[in-house]
Amino acid sequence: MGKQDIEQDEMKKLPNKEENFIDWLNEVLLRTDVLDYRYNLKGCGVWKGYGFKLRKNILSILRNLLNNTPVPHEEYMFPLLVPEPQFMKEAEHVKGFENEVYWVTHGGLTELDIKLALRPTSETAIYPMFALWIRSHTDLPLKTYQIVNTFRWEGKNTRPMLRVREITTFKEAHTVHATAEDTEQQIAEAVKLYSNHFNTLGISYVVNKRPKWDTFPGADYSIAFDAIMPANHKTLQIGTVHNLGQNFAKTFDITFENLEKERQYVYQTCYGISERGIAAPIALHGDDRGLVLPPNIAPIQIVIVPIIFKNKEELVQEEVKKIVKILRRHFTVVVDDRGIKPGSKFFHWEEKGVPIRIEIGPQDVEKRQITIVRRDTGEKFTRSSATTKEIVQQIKSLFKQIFEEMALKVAEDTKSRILVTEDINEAYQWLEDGKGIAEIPFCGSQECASDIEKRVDGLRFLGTPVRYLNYIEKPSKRMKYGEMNQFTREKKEIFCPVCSKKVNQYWTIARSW
Ligand code: P5A
Repeated sequence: MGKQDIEQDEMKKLPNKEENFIDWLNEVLLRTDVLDYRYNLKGCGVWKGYGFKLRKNILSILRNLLNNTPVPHEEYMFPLLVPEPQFMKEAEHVKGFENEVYWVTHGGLTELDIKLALRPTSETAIYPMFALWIRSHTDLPLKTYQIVNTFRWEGKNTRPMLRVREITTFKEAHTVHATAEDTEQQIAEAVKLYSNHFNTLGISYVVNKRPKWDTFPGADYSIAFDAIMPANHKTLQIGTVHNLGQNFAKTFDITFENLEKERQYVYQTCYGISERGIAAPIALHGDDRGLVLPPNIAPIQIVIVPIIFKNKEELVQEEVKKIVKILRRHFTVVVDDRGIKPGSKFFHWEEKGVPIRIEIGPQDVEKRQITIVRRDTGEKFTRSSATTKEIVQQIKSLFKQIFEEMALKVAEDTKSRILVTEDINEAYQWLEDGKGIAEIPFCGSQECASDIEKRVDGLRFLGTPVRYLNYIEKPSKRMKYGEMNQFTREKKEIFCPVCSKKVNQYWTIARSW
């Protein structure tokens, strides 16, 4: 095979994202060196160098947010193994997870007296320790988080990042408070924090309070973030926030002495995001040519491709050297001076989602300019390279512009996928056709819900809308927390489509991954 054939083979087309999202995702993760899921164990994969950097950039945004709340969250690390009796303590929690737990039964050749669970989530590993540490009201609030791997024996089809058996990037926060009001405030802080996190990734989502029947095992209530995925526009739950009330406190005997010197059970919250939080920006920004990464999380922000002409090599190389030196102080830059055709280089870096490509040829040097190509729009234009300050400033503001435009595009698409209707048949059709999610008037009973869920394959109740976020409006008109809650609805009488009861709330329904 000649060099040209190799290059052509590498330039193979990806599956169409809007037709076959899962194939697109599989292929794009593999080809761009983000993740390799060919490991010989279903639901487990390998983060490769490029993917690991992307993961690290996204984690560092979240770490920063958690570390900088008014009362900071502190990073901890708890054991992976949970002794069976400890795991089995909270009845609701156990019921919720019993089908999903991996058990360690042997240590070497010896059968263990006490089986050990691989944490599917860490409440039961963490809370016995909280019981030892918390004594008085001065120990509260206690705000912790850890970023670890967890294991879930997923029965449904596993999918790279979306449904894995080893969750490698489980970011779980656990907080403890003296009063129910403090807990409510913590829930608000968590929802705001996760909104900020997802906003920083330029993605859009809906937030719903889950129905009672879909609450996290052991929680009083759960709030979930869902993003609308490409192709058939099913939702992906990308994060959850749970109010645990005193349920776990009672099971694990976590108490403190209040101001009146009485022993009292604590109140708790927990919230978490998995690698789905990395899959979502990949899925929402990507296109048929590969990844499209927002500049603030891209492992490589700029690729420079020297355009070499005979007898002008030195001129171009000198200029490239000069520009790279300037840019490296502010950005992550790669120079692609491999001896292959520029077209192959363009293809390669576009597929990897590098936000901008800078081309420098003899003409650019003469005119004291650089040629820039945007990954997200494909636009090509020149900018002055006359002064160092100018180059850096221009690219900084270009990155800002790219981010805002990418975020807005996702927001507009998300918004166009939400149908608000009083006509249930219209909602069924919308979901059936894979057009998106719907909001319908609904009474809230599980009985009526099952009636509706039967009508469309995979239909689920996401719950009641908590807040529509940021980029759904223009970024500059971003809603603040507290201004939350539904778009203003026309004031009309609305009724549950099943029992015909008069209701005052819309509920979100969707098909989901
Ligand atoms: C919150 C953190 C919890 O486990 N305990 C600590 C709480 N919540 S949860 O909703 O069950 O999980 C948190 C998020 O993890 C994602 N998730 C998964 N991602 C990939 N593969 C899986 N098998 C998987 N299971 C759950 C969801 O996005 C969920 O919101």
